[in-house]
Order: sequence, then structure tokens, then C-alpha cells
Amino acid sequence: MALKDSRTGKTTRSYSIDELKDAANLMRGYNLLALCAAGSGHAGGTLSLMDITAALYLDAAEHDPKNPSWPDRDRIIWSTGHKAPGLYVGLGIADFCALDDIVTLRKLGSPFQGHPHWLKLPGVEISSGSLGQGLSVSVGMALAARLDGKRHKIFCLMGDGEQQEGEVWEAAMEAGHFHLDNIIAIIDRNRLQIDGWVKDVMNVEPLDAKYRSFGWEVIDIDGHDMQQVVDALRRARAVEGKPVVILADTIKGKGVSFMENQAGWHGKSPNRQELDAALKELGLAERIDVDGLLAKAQRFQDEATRKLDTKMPRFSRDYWWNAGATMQVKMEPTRKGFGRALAESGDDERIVCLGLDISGSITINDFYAGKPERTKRWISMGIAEQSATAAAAGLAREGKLPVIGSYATFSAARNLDQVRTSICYANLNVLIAGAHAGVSVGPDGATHQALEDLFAMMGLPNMSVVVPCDAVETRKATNHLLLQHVGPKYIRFAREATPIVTDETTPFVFGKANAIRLRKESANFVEAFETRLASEYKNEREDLSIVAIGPMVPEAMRAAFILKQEYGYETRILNLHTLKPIDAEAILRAARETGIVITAEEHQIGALAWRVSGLITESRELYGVPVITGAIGVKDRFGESGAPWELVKKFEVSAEHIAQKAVELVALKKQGATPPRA
Ligand SMILES: Cc1ncc(C[n+]2csc(CCOP(=O)(O)OP(=O)(O)O)c2C)c(N)n1
Repeated sequence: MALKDSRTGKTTRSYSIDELKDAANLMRGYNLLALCAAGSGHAGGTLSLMDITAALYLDAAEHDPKNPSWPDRDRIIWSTGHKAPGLYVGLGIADFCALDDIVTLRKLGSPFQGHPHWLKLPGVEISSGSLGQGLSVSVGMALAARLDGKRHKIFCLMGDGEQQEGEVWEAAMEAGHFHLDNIIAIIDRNRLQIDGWVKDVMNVEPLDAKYRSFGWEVIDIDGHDMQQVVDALRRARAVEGKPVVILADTIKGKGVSFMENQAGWHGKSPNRQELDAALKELGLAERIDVDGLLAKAQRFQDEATRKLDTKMPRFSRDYWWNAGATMQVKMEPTRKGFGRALAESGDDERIVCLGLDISGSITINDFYAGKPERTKRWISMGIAEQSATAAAAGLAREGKLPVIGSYATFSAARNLDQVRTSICYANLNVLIAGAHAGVSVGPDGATHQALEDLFAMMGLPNMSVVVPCDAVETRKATNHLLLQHVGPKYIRFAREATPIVTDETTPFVFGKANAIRLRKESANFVEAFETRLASEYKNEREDLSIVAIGPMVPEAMRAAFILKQEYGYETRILNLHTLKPIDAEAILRAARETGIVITAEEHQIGALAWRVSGLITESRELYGVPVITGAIGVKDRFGESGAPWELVKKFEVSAEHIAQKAVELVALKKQGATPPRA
């Protein structure tokens, strides 16, 4: 059992129950320290899973830290991706990596991503973070082992909330059907998820009867009794002819009294004071060099910041948000506008909001906050994006106005076929919110940074797509989509606080772009600009145009300021809040009148860029007119963990990058023929 030398097959180290208990305790400490240094992450679930993790990495799994890709090793599949730090301390305690290094968790460039990525850290078997996929991956690995005549086991760790994903049950059926006795699933049954108790959010019990009925062997244990954990893992290994699931009863936040059984500690990290209190309670205050490791984390961060800064385009001064005495701006997350609109318009009896266990942070629960009469129209569906999407179609078919929302990658990708067939093909009146979109989601990393959702939503017939630029516009757009617009509709917004650049008087007309012009440097950023409907805007013979969506609109405005200050260039900005139907007239006019069109999207380049350049190349009116195009956005790569604004810099979606591109294109334009001015 346990840690092996893959060359000789000999066990390199065995652990007693007491040693395993001690290891689990120490792992809890390192876990909390890493979370504190990161300033974000999931304390509750990592603590509930820690005794199992220690037993798995140090006793149950046969693997060799010196040879992490040993073909005969047992595989550990971390389906419960948000508990990544638990996985990392498991790897650390078993010597796959240095425990001390885990303190760089979630920082830019760290192999310890917010959610596990197997291509960044040896010992990690798969990339995860989108819940409910690990058991299917395990089925694939188990089938491969069978085909290859291998005897290793595949351990799959899941949460109990995660059992709400329908895919888990497809995989459970497959494992039972194929009698995959090389799969050992472990469910961290702490009975809490984000929105509250699993039984209230969407009951999954009785899990034992469910798994049994799919042909599984079920073992029930106390997941904090080390002897029981070790025995269960040994018993599971011996079962033949069917897969095994260990249902481990645990306590979320286990080991730290103020975190235990508190839903609020799901996605939270301790501050320094809380960390000290937790380590004291765990008896680790003297055993872990907290100051030394936090200093190590800081050095890592400083180096990441230095590297990032050397790559940023440079100008004569610092134009970053609120860096100077003038052009000050207020910031607020765009998602707040979504919640405000639901609170405002929610009295309409047709509106029904569906909860997908991420309700607070995407603000969808503002719909019923302080309004008990609305709670009957709040329907918690659990972590089940696909079924909830089709259920929304059912509600819409019966005349309701359903609203669903989650991280954009789960509300517009995980469920894409349901959106396509049940909502768009049927042309039903469903509002889908794609929240936390773009790289600026930050430290959660690639799995949570939707950068492709607009490709899908834009490509669906009947779908309307709106990407508002700030919280104020998000409120207006949500109200419009909810009550005025009939049909499938997608609204995309971000997580991080971004500049407020509109107010109540700024026009918002669905399908019609706004033209924005810098007038003069002012104390307040917003006052420096004039905004009007693009259709009412008269040509000012600007040097270039920037067509932007979402939080790239404020970046485009800041770029216009840089370009004016540094080069005297005049810029026309189009806020293309409605991406579909697109305001072709505003775009073609900008192309004809300025000769340069730069698109700016916090998305893989193309959702906006290729639409705009497609319009330009297709236009008869522009035939023979030279138009230079440029695209700012993410360049066909996945995101990664880092602080939100760091990622804006790293993925080159800042005002500085837009300005740099503009300078290059204006130089090109000056070299070539001057386009005719209308
Ligand atoms: C497909 C998908 N939907 C939503 C989320 C966001 N999310 C992260 S953790 C979580 C709750 C998980 O609950 P559970 O499995 O019980 O884990 P635990 O409470 O033990 O942390 C949710 C909804 C996600 N990561 N993946």
C-alpha cells in the first residue's frame, strides 16, 4: 500500500493511524495558510476533505512521488475542483511537490492554480473546476485500464452538492453497467453547498440507495475517523465485480470551530487574524513558519508584478485607473446592476428566477431579498445547469418569464445544447445571465473564466445578446430584456468592480450603439466624455474608432484619453452594448469616416472582432474604401489564476494595449491613402 518506489515496487513509507491524523492536521494548517496568502479560495470544503486526503495520499493510493507518471500508479481524480488546495497539500505531504511552495496558491504564474490543471503540476491527474465531470473522466480511465490489462485503481473525489449534476448519474450508470471495479468514488458528505444545506438547495439523498440501484457497492463512514477512513479505502480496493462509493460523513470547516458548518466559509479565505486563531486551535502556531511563508508568497507576487510591468506598453505618464489627481472614477461590479433590476422589476408575477447554487455572488437572489412574497417565484435547482436551462424553457412555454444565471461558462457553455434546442430553436422567452465573464474573474483561474460564451450565444438563431459596460447600464439592459424584449436573450457581465461610465441620462436603446467622445480632461473621468446615440452623432473626422463591449468600453475611453494626451489623436468610441442584433450602420459609418476600426472584447478575439470585420468586408458601401482593422482581446488561449487587474494586463485587454494598437494603425493609415471623408 501507499507510497512506492516504482522501480522496485517496494513500499517506501508506511504511516500509522496517529501519523495520518497528525499529517491531516498539518495539511489543514498549510491549506489555510495558502488560502490566507491567496486572499481567496475555499476553506470549508478543503477542511472537510482533509482526513480523507491524508489517508488517500499517504496510505491508500499506490504511487511514487519521484515518478508521478508511473503507468501503474493509482489515479486520484479531483472532481471537486474548488478544493484544489486540499489536493495540493495532499501532493505536498506525499512529496510530489514542496509543501512550502503551495503558499503561492492562485498567484499569477503559480502552478497552484485556483482550480487544478494537470499540465501545470506533476501529480495532478486531470484539469477540473466545472463540477460533475470527474466521475466521467474516471470511467474513461477505468475503461482504458481494463483495455490495457492494468490493475491500478481510480479514486474519484466529489462533493455532495456536486451530486446534483446530472452527468454524475450518467457516469454512475456507466460504471455500474461496465462493472468497473477499478473505480473507488469518495463523496465528501458535509451536507452544505454555497446556497445553504444540500437538503434545502436540492436534496440528493438517499445517496446510498441511489448508488446501490446503479450497481455500486456502498460503504458508509465517518470521514473524520481516520481508522474508518483507512479501513474503508482498503475494503474498497478488495471489492470485485462492481464500482465502490465511500459516503464519508464530514463537517464543512472541520477543525476550526468558527468555520465549522458555516455556509459562509465555503468560498472564503481567512485573514491573518483568523489564520492565527485557526492555527492556534489546530495546535500548529509553533509548527508552521507563518511569517516566513507569507514573505515567500510576497516575494513570488513581487516578481510576478515586476515581470508583468516590464511587458506593459509605456507612455510618458501613468494613466492607470485613478492613478492621477484628475480623471477620477468610481468603480462597481457590473453584476450589481443585474440584481438591482431584478429587485426593481420582480413584482411582475410572470418572473421566475432559478437558483443554480451561486446566487449571492451573481446577485440573482436580490430578486427576493427583503420581499418574502416573491420567494414562491424563486426556485432553487441546485448545481444542475443543463436541466435548469430546459426547465426554464418549460416555464417560458407556459407564459412565465424565467431567469437563469451562473458563471457564464456554466450558463452558456455547460448547457449549450439545452440553450440551443429547448430555448432558441423553440424561440422561448428566457433570460440567461452569463455572470463572472472574462479573465477579470481572477484567481479562480481558467475553468471559471468564460472567454468563449459569446461565440456560442452569438451563433444561435433567435438569440439576442447584450454586454453592458457598467453597473448602471446592466440595470437598464436587464430591465429592458426582462420586460420589453420577447425571445431568447443573453446578458453577459463581470465579477470585478469596473468603472461607472454612464448615468441615468445616458441613452440605452436596445440594438443601437452609443458614440462616446473625449471632450476635455476633467476632475471626474465621466465628465470628460460626451455620449449620445451613434445615430445622432455627427462625423468629427476622428483619427480612429474603437468598437468596444462590456468592461472594455471604459478601457476604450481611457485609451482615447491616452491617445489624445500623448499623440493628439481623436477617437470615436462605439459602446456596442447590444452585440446581437448588431448596429451595422454605426460600425460602417465609423469605418468610412475614420478609416480605422479597433475592436475591444474581454473574450477570445472574434465574437466582436470577426462580426465587425465581417460587416466591413461585406459592405458594398465600403467597397474600395481603405479601412484598417485591429482586434484587442484574448488570443486563442485559456486564462489562468491571478488578480483581476493583473490578468487584464497579462491578457492584453487594457487601455494601454488598445492605445498601443491604435498608434500602430494610425501610423499605417498615414503611410497609405487617406480614406475619403463623408
Ligand atoms: C458546473 C459548475 N457549476 C457551478 C460551480 C460553482 N460552484 C463551485 S463549488 C459549488 C458548490 C459545491 O458544493 P459541494 O459539492 O457540496 O462542495 P462543498 O460544499 O463540499 O465545497 C458550486 C456551485 C462549478 N464550479 N461548476
